[in-house]
Amino acid sequence: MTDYKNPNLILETAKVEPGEITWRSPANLAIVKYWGKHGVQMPKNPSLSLTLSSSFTETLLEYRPRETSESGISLEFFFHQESNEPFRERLLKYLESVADIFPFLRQLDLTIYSGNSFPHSAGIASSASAMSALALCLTSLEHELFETLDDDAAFDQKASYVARLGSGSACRSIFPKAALWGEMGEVKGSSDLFAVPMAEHVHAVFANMHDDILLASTSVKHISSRAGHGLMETHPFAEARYADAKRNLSRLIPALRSGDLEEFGRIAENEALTLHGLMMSSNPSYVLLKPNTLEMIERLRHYRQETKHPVYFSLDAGPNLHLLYPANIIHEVRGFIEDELKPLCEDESYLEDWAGDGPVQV
Ligand code: 2P0
Repeated sequence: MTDYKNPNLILETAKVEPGEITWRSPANLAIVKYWGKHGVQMPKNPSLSLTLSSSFTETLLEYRPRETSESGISLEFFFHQESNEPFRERLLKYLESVADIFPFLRQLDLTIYSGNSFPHSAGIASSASAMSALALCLTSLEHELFETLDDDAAFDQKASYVARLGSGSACRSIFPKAALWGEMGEVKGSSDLFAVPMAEHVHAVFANMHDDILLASTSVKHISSRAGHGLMETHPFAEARYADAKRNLSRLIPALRSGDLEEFGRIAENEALTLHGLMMSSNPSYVLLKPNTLEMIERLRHYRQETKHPVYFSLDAGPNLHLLYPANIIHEVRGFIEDELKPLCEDESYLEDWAGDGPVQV
């Protein structure tokens, strides 16, 4: 397998016109979770996500031939129109790490303008949308400058590979509806290095699934996902967890294909609670759930028992509850949210999201 390093991608800077590229890329919600990694951003177990729609990052990359001959990458960065030094430093480190893949980056002055449609660092996979949007800009830039990536599948695979190096979960955001990241015997072409599209293997009931995100809290998390992944290295349940994730995925894939909502829901809820159980049983231990998250879970399970409606929950690495349900019961579920869950949300707010069509170049 290629590592995409390509020393030939060098510009004749005198011939380069300044330009700009913009991508809008969505967050994703893992149904089977990635939690634990090794090597350079390689997952300890395969994961599968739904690609979201209204939660996205939009990133504009401006480039012009570099005026000075300093080494290193030249980057200015603006988040929601304001310069942001911590984010700039993180992105600079990332761009340095992919400079063997895109050596022309050192020959340009780069300015990145980025913004999210949702609160960042609140466990709504902001790194997935942000790093996938940036990876798509870089991959597009290569194609614009060198015309190397005419084939759409090759373009997506490279963008997914590059996104993974920025944030593991980001590699799944490249594809519409659903994506699988991590090698799995049952799925041909699956890989630890990039995600693969799963839309063709997903029943219509999931391809149009709703994912309303109930904001139990939008405070910035006190522990990053990066640190959480790190704690899996010494976690006493780690090996059992990786085996369990593989079993869940082997059951999820046929359920997605056949439209089995009940099996989907059982797996989604088990994975969500397992993820948070792993955090709580890490050393040191931490808890991202809030009392209102648990109250919402109780109310949801009660509602499901009473109505028999197929509405299930998942959680990302944060306190906000993702409510997953098919489009045909939206009126009933929105009524339940308004009456019973919204009052438990911070500022009574929730985000309406759903399985989406993947990134778009703007
Ligand atoms: C996932 N999460 O599968 C899991 C489950 C959150 C909950 O991967 O260190 O930002 O950048 O690779 O992808 C969030 O962690 O971690 C995450 P890095 P990432 O979506």
